Amino acid sequence: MTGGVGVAVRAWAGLDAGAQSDSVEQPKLTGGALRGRAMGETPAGGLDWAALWDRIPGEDAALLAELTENKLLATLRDRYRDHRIYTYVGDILIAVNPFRDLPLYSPEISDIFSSRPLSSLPPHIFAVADRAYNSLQGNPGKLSRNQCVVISGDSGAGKTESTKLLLKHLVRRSRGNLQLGQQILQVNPLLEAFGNAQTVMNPNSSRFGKYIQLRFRDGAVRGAKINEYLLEKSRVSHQDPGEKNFHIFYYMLGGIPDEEKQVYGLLQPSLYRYIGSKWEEATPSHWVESYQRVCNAMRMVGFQEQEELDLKVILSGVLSLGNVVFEPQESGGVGVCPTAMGWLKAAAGQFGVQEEELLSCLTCTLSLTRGESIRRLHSQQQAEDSRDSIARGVYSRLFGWIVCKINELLAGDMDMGKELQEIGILDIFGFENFSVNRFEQLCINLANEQLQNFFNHHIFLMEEQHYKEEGMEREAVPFSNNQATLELFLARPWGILSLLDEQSSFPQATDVSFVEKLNSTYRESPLYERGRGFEPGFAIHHYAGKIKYSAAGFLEKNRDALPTNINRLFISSETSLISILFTVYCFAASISRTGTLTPQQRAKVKVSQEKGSSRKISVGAQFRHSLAVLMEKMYLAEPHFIRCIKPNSQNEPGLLETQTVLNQLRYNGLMETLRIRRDGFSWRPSVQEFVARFGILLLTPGAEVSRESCKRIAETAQLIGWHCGKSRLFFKYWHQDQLQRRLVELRDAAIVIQKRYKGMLCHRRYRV
Ligand code: AD9
Ligand code: MG
Repeated sequence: MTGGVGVAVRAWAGLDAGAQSDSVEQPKLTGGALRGRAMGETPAGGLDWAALWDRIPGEDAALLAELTENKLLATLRDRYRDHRIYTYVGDILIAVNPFRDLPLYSPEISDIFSSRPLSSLPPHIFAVADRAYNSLQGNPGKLSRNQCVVISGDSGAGKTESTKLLLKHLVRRSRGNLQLGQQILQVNPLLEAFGNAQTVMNPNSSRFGKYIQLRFRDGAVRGAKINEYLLEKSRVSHQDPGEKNFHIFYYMLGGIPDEEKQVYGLLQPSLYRYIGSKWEEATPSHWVESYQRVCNAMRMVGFQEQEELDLKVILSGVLSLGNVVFEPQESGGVGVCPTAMGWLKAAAGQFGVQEEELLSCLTCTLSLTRGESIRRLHSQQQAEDSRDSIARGVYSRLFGWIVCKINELLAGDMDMGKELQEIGILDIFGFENFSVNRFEQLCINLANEQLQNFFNHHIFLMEEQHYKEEGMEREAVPFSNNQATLELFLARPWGILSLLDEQSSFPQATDVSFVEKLNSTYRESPLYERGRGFEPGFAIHHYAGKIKYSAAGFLEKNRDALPTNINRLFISSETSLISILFTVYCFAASISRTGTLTPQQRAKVKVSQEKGSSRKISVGAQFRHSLAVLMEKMYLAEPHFIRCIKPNSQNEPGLLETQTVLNQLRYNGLMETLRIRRDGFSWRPSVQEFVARFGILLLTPGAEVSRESCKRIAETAQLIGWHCGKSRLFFKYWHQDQLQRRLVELRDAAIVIQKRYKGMLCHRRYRV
């Protein structure tokens, strides 16, 4: 054990102090996979976890003597075998998913990362959180730049778990309002219950993206806000083989006691089409526990009893609606099958509307032309589509409402006028490549292209640009720029999203005509391929590889139309929550906590809904807009990057598949990152920023903002190998830690002096 950290961790975390091991035989790499005894494994099979805190070479891959792909892979592999899942590439953290619980995240360990210089500790996710927190602290009276932590990686690589760990450390670190801190942590079980589901890649896959903004004042957390992106609502009515519906349905069906189920009108799980074959006869115990956890979280976050009740009734209504099936009528059009009439009645009751009116929304379209009401009967397919779109619409609005509600409750004292500083954490769905990729995968993969672009911009382009501006001669590091792919999606008017919108606005257009349009527009593009054998479809060369998309359903999903009149029907629902959901739900944030609308609010909403219905924004356009807003926020902040790596596709602990990892290292551009981090200067503050944050080290009040002051500050911290440009300073990533350490030393010295001074006063008083 080197240094005191291991001992401290061992004592604080209550780890077994006696389990020091002899060195163990190193397992060999065979057949592309590694499975072996771990570091410090004792003969009895126990593990010496405390040895994880040993400082060993390889913690920062940017400092490796040999800079090759194989060396990086071997370093990650050796560290992973020893449960050292974290490795730095300069200031970027690589986290390899352990697929098992490791004793690395206790409150005591969190405190170690808050109290010691980060450079004296091994790589850890808490260190990233702490660095963001420290960077947020400007000098007294000075606001520093907002921070953002960008977590990326494949589906199942560990982004959401990493997000929770970052939040946990930040909440503990900031020691603000305790209740608010707890509420922030309780938000995750809620969001995951409603927004996560089992997929073939990850049993707890996030089916939405989120950006969590933690807001601070004077170092204490004062509030939080969640922005959600693109919930995959199609899952409510359709799941591919090996996949499930959103967790909350299983939690409810498994967790609500039979006698209570009557309250919500819930029947046997296997009866529901939206769940059906996905139901396991023996209810897993974790569903029961998870249900309890969700209920607790709702109370902890502050949901009202009535809201909770309404919410469960509405979810039950979604399930009932799914069972409404149709058959053609002799008189023309379709009607509900006689056996399904009970389900229609149940759904109408659960949604608080009249059965006949719900039936009419499902089986016909009413339109108003020149004051005349025209009724068009649906085909069976149209009736089924209407049913599923209502179910999806209800569920996605419910999710949006939960997020609004959470935001209302976590707003804290943010409205007090004083400016707040912010750390944002981005946990967006990972890159996806299923056997059938649909509209949802296209949006998810576009978001990942955008993130990769953001990463490239910060790591490569900005570095190059700053050298040029400041007159420093350096060779540019080549990297794989995905700007052209991003343009293929986003360019106006010829990008994929624009063409999709154009086609969606033609009533006669179909998925096939959309693909034909793509084929003709991108005939020459090396990034696009016509679909061969999976028509209507096409393939895109993403930064992470080629993905084939099936275009079936693209237009319908992009239009996202609800049956006409359903808004009107649901706004007048007797179930107040349904009424709120179909009122613009964002408006719900300003609605009183009773969850009801005043007559004025209702009138205002009705007008805005009627106006809005004629110019509905497509899903693609909404997504493009929210991505743009997110990027704007992130470009203004100082970024910290975490790259999550999935070590194997079976989600197994202790197994690292060489090729799987290598692919991720390649398309994440980690080799290029390694090179630029080793040779470059990743921290490039302006002279003003630098003096504002570290001027205090000169021990003279109001240090002059000049390059001279910067040089003197750097001298006090004994920085070597930095450069002074015209207006900017160029530092190695570790210099920031060195300066931070000097600040801590200074603060500690000041505390000692204060204590001594107080002691002298007492002493003098005593003598008097
Ligand atoms: V997706 O794009 O939402 O499908 P994520 O978010 O990248 O994906 P997630 O965080 O859900 O993946 O991690 C997948 C699983 O890996 C978790 O359910 C855990 O079982 C496991 N995991 C991830 N990180 C850790 C960790 N630090 N410690 C232990 C972990 N287990
Ligand atoms: Mg996730």
